[in-house]
Amino acid sequence: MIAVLCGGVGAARMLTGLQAVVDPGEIVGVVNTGDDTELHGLYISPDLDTITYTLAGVVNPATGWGLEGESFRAMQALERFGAVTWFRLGDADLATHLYRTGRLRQGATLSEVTQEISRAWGLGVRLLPMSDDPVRTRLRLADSQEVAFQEYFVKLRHSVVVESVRFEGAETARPAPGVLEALESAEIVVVAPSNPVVSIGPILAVAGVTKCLTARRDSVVAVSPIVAGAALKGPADRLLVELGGDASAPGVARFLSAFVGTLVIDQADEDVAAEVEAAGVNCVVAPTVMRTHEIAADLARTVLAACGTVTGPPRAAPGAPGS
Ligand code: FO1
Repeated sequence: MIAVLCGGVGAARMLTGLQAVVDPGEIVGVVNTGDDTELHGLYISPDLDTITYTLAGVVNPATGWGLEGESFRAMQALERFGAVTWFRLGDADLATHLYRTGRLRQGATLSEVTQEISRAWGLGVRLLPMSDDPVRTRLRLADSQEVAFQEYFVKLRHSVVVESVRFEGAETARPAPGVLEALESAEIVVVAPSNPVVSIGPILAVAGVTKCLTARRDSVVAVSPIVAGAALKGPADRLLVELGGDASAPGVARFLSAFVGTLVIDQADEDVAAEVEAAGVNCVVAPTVMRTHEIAADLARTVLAACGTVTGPPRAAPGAPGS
């Protein structure tokens, strides 16, 4: 069984690659819920939905989130009341939020509802929220106001400087059923190319997760979300810098080195592979920009093969030039 720490779009693509090379029933995604929010009285879980829609093959390919072919009649109707419409909820996407909110109100846990929604979409991969307890990513901005994740990411278009990040509720949040068991018993734990600060960070903040990964560091493999000094999507590069790290593959290695034994970096960063190894993290160089399903599947093969890499000079991954 393979366990994958998941944020949103990058993780969804990583899971798509993995399910192309191993039996989906052998994959467990532990998904960030720090982005979750309540809007219009509805409970919204963006990373769980982004991954579900992507694995079901129905995600909006242009954005990486929401459903393809969406209409926004409800959003237009809400404009009339001056309600929140900066967070774009499509009409079919609303069904997910209506169903989840209704089930939670009946006393179901987020894990139970996630299983129901996964089954309804015919997913083979098992998705677990990191916790059934509320954890909310909150960001203190340079002007010292504190905002919730979606306000930062969507309303402010993450175009503000962040001073600090906290995960409200993490200190008391219990791992959801099956999370620690999956992280302990998996042959390999993959840290998907998600934002290390605000997508992987909340998962690490849940009781027992970091301890479990640190204990099995040699079989934890991460894929760098930073390529040639920049994030492929979203603010991961800026957040790393604003929080005192650096937006580079070695910077990601240093951020994750306590519990990640191997970091897969893109060929564009081949020249800094030695710096990744200097951070005490084995380094594998391979194409990591998952523009196509084939690249995602090849990356999945590389990640699975990287586990237990003996320390030594960075190796080109199978199939990469020079291997
Ligand atoms: N991201 C945006 O940039 N703008 C949106 O209007 C937006 C709406 C939205 C609705 C449902 C959903 O599941 C995700 C949505 N996202 C939107 C993405 C969301 O902000 C995610 O948290 C990010 O993709 C980070 O994982």
